[in-house]
Amino acid sequence: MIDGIILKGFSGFYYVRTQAHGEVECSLRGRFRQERLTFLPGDYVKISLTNERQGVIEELLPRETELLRPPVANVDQAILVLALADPPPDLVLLDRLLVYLEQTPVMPVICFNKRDIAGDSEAEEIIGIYKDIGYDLVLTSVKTKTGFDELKNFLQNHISVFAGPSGVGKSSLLNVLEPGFKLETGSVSDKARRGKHTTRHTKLLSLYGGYVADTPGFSRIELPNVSREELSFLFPEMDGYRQDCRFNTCLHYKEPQCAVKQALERGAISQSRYKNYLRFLEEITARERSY
Ligand SMILES: Nc1nc2c(ncn2[C@@H]2O[C@H](COP(=O)(O)OP(=O)(O)OP(=O)(O)O)[C@@H](O)[C@H]2O)c(=O)[nH]1
Ligand SMILES: [Mg+2]
Ligand SMILES: [Zn+2]
Repeated sequence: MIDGIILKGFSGFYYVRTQAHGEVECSLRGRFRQERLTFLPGDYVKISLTNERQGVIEELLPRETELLRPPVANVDQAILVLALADPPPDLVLLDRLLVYLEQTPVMPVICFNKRDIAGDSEAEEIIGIYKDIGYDLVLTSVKTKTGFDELKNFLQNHISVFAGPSGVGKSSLLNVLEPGFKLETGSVSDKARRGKHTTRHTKLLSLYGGYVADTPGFSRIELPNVSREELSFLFPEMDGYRQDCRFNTCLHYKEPQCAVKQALERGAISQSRYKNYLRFLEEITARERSY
């Protein structure tokens, strides 16, 4: 059998990259359908060939990582792409994605794109929030071709996924990194300033000794299945304070002598992050009540 990696799935076929035979179009053994196994871009598989270009997936190898949003296997890094303008940056979505990744082994890198059309002070403020927490960050513009050396450094020898809303420039960035990709890009609609969901399928591409997945944009993601008490552990900037709260069950909401809220008042924790923390806390509370 031949080892390969799934690049993409489409209409019941999987396109598998192999060392010796290039890209092979594969179908699934019937038993996989009965077992309801899912196959994702990034999955390592063993295939048999039916001819030079076509084959059958015989075996799915264990996953090192698995993301549900976007659905992709074995990535070690997620490049979270937001536009600084057009569409305006959705920091609730970004914080949701960060919370989601905090409880996986996948490392986040935040990429703020469209620097060329962003106001300087607003951009700096947003970037500052995430830089202070210690998240890896790159600032790019497809228009003026800035930030691409940094982006390249992050991608080299990794398996990464580009994730974020529609219209932020995920495919455009990848086209600058490798013009040969020729990925389709779309405009941002004039009325709603929203992307048009140009990329329709997740696809793994070979780049710099690793892989990178282009994915369809999305604007919603569920919070991970954590309890209210666990939520603050997914906000790394709260790590230095949590142990100083008066109550060890502190949710950093209405409790007295809360070190997290004191840090917020001093400006050591960002208002925008704390607001989203409370928003997620409320969501988890509602979810726990509905059980
Ligand atoms: N001004 C400016 N426009 C950009 C930049 N990057 C991308 N765009 C434009 O933004 C629009 C959307 O870009 P895409 O690359 O299709 O966005 P996407 O994130 O792949 O969107 P989906 O595939 O729908 O998820 C296109 O019109 C791009 O030309 C940038 O840095 N500056
Ligand atoms: Mg796209
Ligand atoms: Zn507290």
